[in-house]
Amino acid sequence: KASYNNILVEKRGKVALLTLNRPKALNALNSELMNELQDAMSTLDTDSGVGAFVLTGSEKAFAAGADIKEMSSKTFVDTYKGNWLSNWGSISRLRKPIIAAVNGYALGGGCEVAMMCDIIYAGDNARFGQPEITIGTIPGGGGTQRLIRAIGKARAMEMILTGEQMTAEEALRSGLVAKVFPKEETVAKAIETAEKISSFSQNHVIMAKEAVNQAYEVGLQQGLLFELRSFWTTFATEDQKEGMAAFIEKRKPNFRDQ
Ligand code: CO8
Repeated sequence: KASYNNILVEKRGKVALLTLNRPKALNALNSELMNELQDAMSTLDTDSGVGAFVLTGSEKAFAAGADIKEMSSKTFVDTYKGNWLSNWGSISRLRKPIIAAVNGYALGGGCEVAMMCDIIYAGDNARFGQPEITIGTIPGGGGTQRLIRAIGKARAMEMILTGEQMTAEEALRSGLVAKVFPKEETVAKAIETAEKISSFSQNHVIMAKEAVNQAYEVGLQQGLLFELRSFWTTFATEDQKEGMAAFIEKRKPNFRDQ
């Protein structure tokens, strides 16, 4: 098992819990941390003993953004020619569901990483924001694209142009997060949901996530066709027969990924 300097990796049953762990910098996302996170997640994504991920930080900060100290002296050529940070998006291409359990600050790249996850649970002290404009740049990890889809153009535009933060309550109302909990409970609730997801047919969980992401990423007609074909495909599996038989026979299904 690899050992990492900036993240903690734990398996809790079928749930992989990843904790960002650079407390001195409020979990600022430097390249070493992001490389470790991607290494751990890509390995666990293909581990059939893992059904879902929970990604979290500390009670004070999920992540306070990309590491400003690491990036402050970069030139345009360093970034453009080096295709800098373009690998971050790989988190959004993992096949298994990821729940972000966000307490405290999720700012800049931290907010963007949370939005790359499939579900966000927030602690009541969570603060979301894209403050890049206030430090002389703009979002680069999907903030201008995913925040609009999550909360609509008017508020997203306002947040991105002013750097203003959003509270957990507002994030809940506007649909950015699925649920809000007292901050001590956020991680446990996320693990509970990840366990529930892990109890279903893994094959069908992956298929459902893929189909939902079609809605997010492509046009309606293409997305509907993708969904219908995936739905039909489930009828080629034993898990579909088992799930429906169990309902009819009033018993618990035993999914075997077959
Ligand atoms: N980078 C580096 N260090 C940081 C960062 C950061 N983003 N955020 C906090 N730190 C460090 C501080 O420098 C400080 O270190 P030190 O003790 O050595 O001085 C330590 O963490 C504690 O921070 P504070 O003392 O500032 O703590 P406060 O509680 O006073 O304030 C805040 C907390 C409000 C979160 C404050 O730290 C802050 O404003 N941080 C910066 C937030 C920010 O601007 N984030 C956006 C960064 S830009 C970005 O994310 C671009 C993403 C591009 C992604 C592209 C992907 C493809």
